[in-house]
Amino acid sequence: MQTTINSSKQAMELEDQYGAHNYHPLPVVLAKGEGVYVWDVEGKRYYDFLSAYSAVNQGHCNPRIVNALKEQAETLTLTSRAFYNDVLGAYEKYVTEYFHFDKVLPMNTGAEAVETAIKVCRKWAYEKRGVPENEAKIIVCQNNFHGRTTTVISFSNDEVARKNFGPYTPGFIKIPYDDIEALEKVLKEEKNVVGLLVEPIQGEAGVYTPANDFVRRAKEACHRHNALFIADEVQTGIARTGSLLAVCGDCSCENKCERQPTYTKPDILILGKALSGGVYPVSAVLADNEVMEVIQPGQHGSTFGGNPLGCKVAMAALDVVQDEKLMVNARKLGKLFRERMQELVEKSDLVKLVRGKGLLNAVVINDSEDSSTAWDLCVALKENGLLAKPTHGNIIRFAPPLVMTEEQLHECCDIIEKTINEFKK
Ligand code: IF1
Repeated sequence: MQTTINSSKQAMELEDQYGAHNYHPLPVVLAKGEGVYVWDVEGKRYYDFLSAYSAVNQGHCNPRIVNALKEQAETLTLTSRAFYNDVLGAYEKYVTEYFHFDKVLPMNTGAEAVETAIKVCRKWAYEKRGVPENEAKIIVCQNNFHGRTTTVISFSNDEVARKNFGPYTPGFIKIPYDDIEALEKVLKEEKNVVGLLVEPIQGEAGVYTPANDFVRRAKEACHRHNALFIADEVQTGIARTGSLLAVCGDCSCENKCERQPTYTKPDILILGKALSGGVYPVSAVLADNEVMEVIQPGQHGSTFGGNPLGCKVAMAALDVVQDEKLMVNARKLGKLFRERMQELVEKSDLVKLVRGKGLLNAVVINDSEDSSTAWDLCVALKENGLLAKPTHGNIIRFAPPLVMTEEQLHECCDIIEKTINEFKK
């Protein structure tokens, strides 16, 4: 029997009773979304400053993406890859041209795409580089977040995410983030290092932005040692940080990044989240032929990966990014946001620091990591009509949909300012 939800309280009680307790959400129950806004069950409107962890960059229920979904849903949703479908090829051409790669391997979730990239990298190592079987090692960074599958948590150093899920997958070496010397050292001293898997900006770690030349130098170091540079842009990609990809660097051109001097092309690029505008799970692994050709029939796949519904949704989502120049808007509004927050940092004892790029930003609260201040502030922000989520005890991430206007952003900064000024620990 299906239950009708009449109140936020009722919805929260149902989740508590019938759902696994693998999350601790902010106490708000959302029932509707449009653009930069979401509404709760009682009809209260909020600005969304999480964007489903940067999945709804194109705004909630973006009509162009939803229409693509509707049309394809009435035509053909899933065939599996046992047969061809008449959308996949067109999507593969579209997405590879869009990101300037030879080939794409379509998957569904971010973690699946990360797993895919690891498999491709290892296979490349054995078959192209001649690494002895089972000896390949991939470098990852401390405080990484790449998803929650057993292999991916094997190289996490977040004890909550990892503990009691062992035994862990071997074959990973951890180095500090944004540390080229440490990278060079491992590449030089360890045998059979075949790749570096890295987030161009660490999201979960608290929006930690590395040195400007980190990504470029990391790739150069990898190439000197015949290792692949693998960029996880699941969270940073698709215009979020003010360029199409974070590896584009300081370039907000509309998708011509390949020709920009600041662009560092990954050997393997991992995308998810906003690739579908948050409408449907779509992820992708992109690489050139030399790398992708190591995958042959039967060696990797997914029932849903490359389904016509997801492909149509992704093309619409990427069309929106380009047509609405979301990278340009993210860059402009991000600068404004950090300026407004910097004023707050100077005026208020409660906020210590603002950092980030484009519209992926974090504000560090002046309290210890194990304090509840950031959480309490997020609850207060919610009361004032703005939704954001703490990452770690004392950091609040601010990442609104990229379709926001300047006027709306100022209104949001006013809400944040007011909330902070009124807040009592
Ligand atoms: C959750 C964080 C964000 C990711 C990168 C792969 C994945 C993610 C760089 C996996 C996913 C999410 C998942 C979400 C929380 C979240 C997150 F706070 F944990 F770090 F976005 F900021 N690579 N990130 O950020 O993608 O399999 O989830 O599709 O609830 O776990 P997925």
